[in-house]
Amino acid sequence: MTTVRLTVGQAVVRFLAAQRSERDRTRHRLIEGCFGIFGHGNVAGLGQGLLEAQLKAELAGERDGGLRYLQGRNEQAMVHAAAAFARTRNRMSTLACTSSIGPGATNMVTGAALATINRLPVLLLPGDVFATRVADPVLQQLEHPSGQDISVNDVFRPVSRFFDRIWRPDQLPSALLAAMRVLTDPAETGAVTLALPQDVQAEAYDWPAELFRERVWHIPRTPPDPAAVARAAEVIRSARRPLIVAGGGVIYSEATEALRSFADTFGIPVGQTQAGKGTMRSDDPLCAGAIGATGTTAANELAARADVVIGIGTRWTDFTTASRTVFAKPGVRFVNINVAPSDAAKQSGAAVVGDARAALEALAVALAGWSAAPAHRARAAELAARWQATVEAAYTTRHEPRPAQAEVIGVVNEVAGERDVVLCAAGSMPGDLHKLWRTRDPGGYHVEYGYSCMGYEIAGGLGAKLAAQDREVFVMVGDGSYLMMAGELVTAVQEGVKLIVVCVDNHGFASIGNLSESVGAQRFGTSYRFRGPDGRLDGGFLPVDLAANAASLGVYVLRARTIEEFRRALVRARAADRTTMVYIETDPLLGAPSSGAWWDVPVAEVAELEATREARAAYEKAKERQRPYL
Ligand SMILES: Cc1ncc(C[n+]2csc(CCOP(=O)(O)OP(=O)(O)O)c2C)c(N)n1
Ligand SMILES: [Mg+2]
Repeated sequence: MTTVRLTVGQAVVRFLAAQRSERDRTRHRLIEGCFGIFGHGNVAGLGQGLLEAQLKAELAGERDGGLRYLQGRNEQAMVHAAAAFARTRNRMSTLACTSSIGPGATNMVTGAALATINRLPVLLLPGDVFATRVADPVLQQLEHPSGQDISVNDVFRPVSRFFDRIWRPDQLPSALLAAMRVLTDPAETGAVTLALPQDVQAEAYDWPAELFRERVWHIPRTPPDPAAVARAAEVIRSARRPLIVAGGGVIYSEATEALRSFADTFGIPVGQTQAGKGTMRSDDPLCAGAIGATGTTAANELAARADVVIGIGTRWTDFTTASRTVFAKPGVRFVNINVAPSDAAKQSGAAVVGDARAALEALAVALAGWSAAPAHRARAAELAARWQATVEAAYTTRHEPRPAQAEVIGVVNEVAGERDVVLCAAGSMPGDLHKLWRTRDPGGYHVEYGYSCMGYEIAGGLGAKLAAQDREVFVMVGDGSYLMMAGELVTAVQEGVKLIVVCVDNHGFASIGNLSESVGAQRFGTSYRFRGPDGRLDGGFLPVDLAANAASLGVYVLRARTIEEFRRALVRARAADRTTMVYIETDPLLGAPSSGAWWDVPVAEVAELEATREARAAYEKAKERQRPYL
């Protein structure tokens, strides 16, 4: 057997560079690069391995050989960038992330949870404590009294779809192969973590040369069981007011055309989850837009009366179901198309386990000759048109002195091109975008709402842009999210990766302020103010200048006060050739138009304030509308 003598760090890099993914006969590089921040836990292992690969590629004259190294500012942000990269590439490619041990490693845990919840493949390579234990406890080692094989990296286990720790080099080949399998399994994918003890990373081993051959991981279009399709078709044929709920699975499967044709053939309107918002153009008469807690009146009215709901590639989160109130018809039945059996089984639905595109095609055959009544289609088109008029009104409120966030969204939508991307994650913006953004392209709407993680925005924007350099990426970031994690602006500047950052400053957590008010908690602790004379945080606004902050990081900054100034600045930002922030202050008290949907956030049962007691009474009343969908 031919062997190659390399360290563990070098072997990991060499292996990753040789992995490919394939679907529909198109091949991609599975791991396109590696983000890293070095410390004693990875500098001599993976760090040296990345350098070694780069030197070898340079000698061989290959620009794209080895594994491209990207320097991060914060390990959590690296993982967000990798997740956004994978999402943009419909999970066919991703990035690896290497960290040192201890805090560098645990900084990645939030990113891991985000990737796993959103079913986005990311490969995490945290350094770990010495396998030999000769020098224990090493810097940043947590000593656990009951187990010497426990390290902080064990916290990755519940947030990873696969976890292994490489105590000996011999374990590496099987761990790497298992890791690639999970990354490329559409139902299982998420964060995959290989913890690499720092001494093992630098250790040499004679690897079988076969380990480093090019390997292709075939991503299947799993066909559904014909009997399951027949059962689902029977349910759908019984429907008088069917509704489709399209989720992210439709986009990852590249099933948007199959969805459009299915909806059109059978006359079924489509509501969209956050991850599924790009599944249909908003100007399609069958597109009812956002559904659920942040839904449109169109989708939510259709949902309220639907007798059969066909979920495609959705996890049915509480935002989608409005905490199990939006599907209100007694006896409503569900059909669930999903690659993950656990999601296909939800809401006691007729489960169709399989790839979204393959399942829609099979279901279309089984439904041949049937369609919903023309009046249902006409009613859906009427509701959709009415909502579009609501959107137009929200885009043009002309509020003064500070514009409404909806107006800002309207201008971004107008200035963005057909294939440009709007990206966001937390605050009041995701709900407003869900309701108001006019979608045009499946990849054009990137709102991370599985984990809704403040701080994802700029890091995620970087990952999305790295994955799709031919699109402009509009990062919509609130002041709270900006303050949580803006450091990757430096990486964007360093890499010459252009982002358009729209910083919407409303001096605090407006979304939680509104939520706080709705639970009778008086916006407590949600605006950015000095401590006032009574000791509360209700004094003057903090003198924070986020535009100056961005400029100090090397970003080109344009400040806008009015909505007209904002439009002009945004046009300039789109034309610019480098990362640009357009900064605007908005009024925190102006929400997007409501669809009357509810969201279950429990209200205190005991309270001093009358407002809280009233909110509790309203909460208990609202809960009566919750249904179990059994
Ligand atoms: C990491 C993280 N911490 C806390 C939250 C809870 N949370 C959701 S939105 C929000 C406020 C966001 O503020 P900002 O970015 O300014 O947006 P705004 O609400 O003002 O629109 C908070 C604290 C979260 N989603 N993520
Ligand atoms: Mg804010």
